[in-house]
Amino acid sequence: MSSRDFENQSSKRKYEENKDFENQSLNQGLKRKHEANLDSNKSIKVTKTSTPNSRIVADHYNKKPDVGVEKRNESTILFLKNFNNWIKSVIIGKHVEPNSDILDMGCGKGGDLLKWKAAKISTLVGLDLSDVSIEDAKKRWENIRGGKHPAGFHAEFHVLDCFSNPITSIASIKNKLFDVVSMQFCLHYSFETENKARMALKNASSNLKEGGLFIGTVTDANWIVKKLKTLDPKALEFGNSIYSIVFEQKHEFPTFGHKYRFNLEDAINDCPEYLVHFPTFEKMAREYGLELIYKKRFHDIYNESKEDLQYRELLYKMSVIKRKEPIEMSDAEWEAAGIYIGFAFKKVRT
Ligand code: GTG
Repeated sequence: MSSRDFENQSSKRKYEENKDFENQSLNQGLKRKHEANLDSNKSIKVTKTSTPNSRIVADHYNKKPDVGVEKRNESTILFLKNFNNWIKSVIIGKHVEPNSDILDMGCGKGGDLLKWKAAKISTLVGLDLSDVSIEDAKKRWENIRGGKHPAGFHAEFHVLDCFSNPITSIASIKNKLFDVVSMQFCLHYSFETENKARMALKNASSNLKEGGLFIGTVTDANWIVKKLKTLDPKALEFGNSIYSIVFEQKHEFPTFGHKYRFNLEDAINDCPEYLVHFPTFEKMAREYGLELIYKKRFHDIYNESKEDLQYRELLYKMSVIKRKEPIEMSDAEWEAAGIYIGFAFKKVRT
């Protein structure tokens, strides 16, 4: 697919056209109930909020083997993976200053380590609910640290479900404030319950310096719901040759706990996720002193940044496109890339 095709596709899929879910949101009854809940929960005492689904998610990632770089290059969705990693590099590049202290909530196997290195950060604390992923991240970190070109920053990793436990339970970072909190491809798990979503935000905000940034990537519920609504009245599943999204019901759209199962070839195998109603997320974030400063669909981030010299060069370096050849991402991969958005919040008050 050529860059021109990308542009054409993108303009067809203008983000503004996808406002339905965000604007119509909940029906009036649900909306009133939801707002009452938000009010009554302002003083909620956030305690352990782990759910059986946290275990399912942890088990899913515990079972996912770290295949290594060579085997990863054989992936059927390699271009999509590279594209998504490039998008994360752009988001990091636009928001992270050199010498920053980073808290990565949901660091997985350390897939962003090289991006943090490129961003010339000072410290990284990586947290994840999957103990196997944390062990893999530690191994990757050891390789990078001991490599020919040492990482140049300090890193430590801990097992913690940041959506169910306060970060203060990790002694070494109890009173540490960070310049940036990062949550990549994981916030959607927190929208299982309001308590979990609040715990995610409380942890992000209470560990950020004033003026610091909370950045991330998450599924675009607006796009997902729009797609769901184009199906036959009884149909609950859509996707293409590389991904599928399967709902249990679509007659009600609760703000929290609206579950679907996500499959992505060679990456995610039937894992439960939850729609993130972004206006609710934004409203709740404000309660924790976080103001939205950036929100864009992956397609739009691509179209906006691909001509920027440094990011264009990175497109080649990260093998998203090959020099002198058209981009090699398939239509199916491009559609799957459209499931996500990138965001950034600024901490404006404590
Ligand atoms: P993935 O984690 O398999 O991506 P990779 O890029 O292969 O990661 N996606 C992911 N998540 C978590 C979700 C989710 O929760 N919900 C939804 N809806 N979608 C999700 O994920 C693949 C795709 O799945 C994503 O793009 C999303 O679309 C979706 P990784 O293997 O960690 O590679 C990242 C970087 O690390 C690359 O630069 C690699 O070269 C590098 N790397 C890989 N292996 C190694 C290694 O052994 N050592 C070192 N040092 N670096 C390595």
